[in-house]
Amino acid sequence: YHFNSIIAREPARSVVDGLRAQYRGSPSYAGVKAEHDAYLAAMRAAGVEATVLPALEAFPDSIFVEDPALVFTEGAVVLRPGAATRVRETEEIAPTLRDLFDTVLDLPTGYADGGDVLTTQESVMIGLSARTDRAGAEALQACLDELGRKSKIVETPEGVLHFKTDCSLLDEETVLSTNRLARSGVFQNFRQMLIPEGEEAAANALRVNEVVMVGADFPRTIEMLDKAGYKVVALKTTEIGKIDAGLSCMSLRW
Ligand code: CIR
Repeated sequence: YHFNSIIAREPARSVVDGLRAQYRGSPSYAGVKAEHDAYLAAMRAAGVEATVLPALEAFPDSIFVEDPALVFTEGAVVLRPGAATRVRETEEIAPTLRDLFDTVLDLPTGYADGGDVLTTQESVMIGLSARTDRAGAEALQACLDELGRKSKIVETPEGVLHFKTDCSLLDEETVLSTNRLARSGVFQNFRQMLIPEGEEAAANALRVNEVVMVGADFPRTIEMLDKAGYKVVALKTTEIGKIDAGLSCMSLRW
């Protein structure tokens, strides 16, 4: 969770048509843009340098740069997103990765979204989901081997978009997780902080250097983290939440 740099992408006006599992009203472009601006400001305040790419009208979900790629200080992997409308976002982000990283690998087969990948100190966890299949997860493991990273394949709870929709890393020993994900036992080697009932969408928080960014709509989670001694930065995610997104989705971090 120590990062010097991020890549982000400006939202397109087409973001109002972003993918969602359930209709909860469309986000407004102005609302998403405001949430994105505040996110970039919080990132810079947390000490990272941001490369912000231009909006892509042809790709409503392209603001969520976390999904088409995966980055580490030692290199990047161009993934194969599991949603048909997002597959070609990879072609848009690959040139930037090739500029910024010496090593850029391409996932050769299968499907994998970056939202399904949780990087911890000891290993990279790859969650199987409707977007990440076993072929993609295994191909990703081979890429990670090449980068010198240990990895393991885990399950995402039924009906949850991405593995990281339901968890985030708070520090090297601690994860923030929903009950439904923690119950599967994936985090038995970690100290676990469980999301208060009804605030499940708060699980996609984001530790960046000294701060933990958390959705502003989740007061009980904020209070829990605050009491545990974390430096919480509350950020509005109401609009991006309507298209199933949270805080990690809007950046690639290394
Ligand atoms: C999608 O369904 O792909 C977008 N509407 C939301 C992507 C969220 N990304 C993430 O959790 N990494």
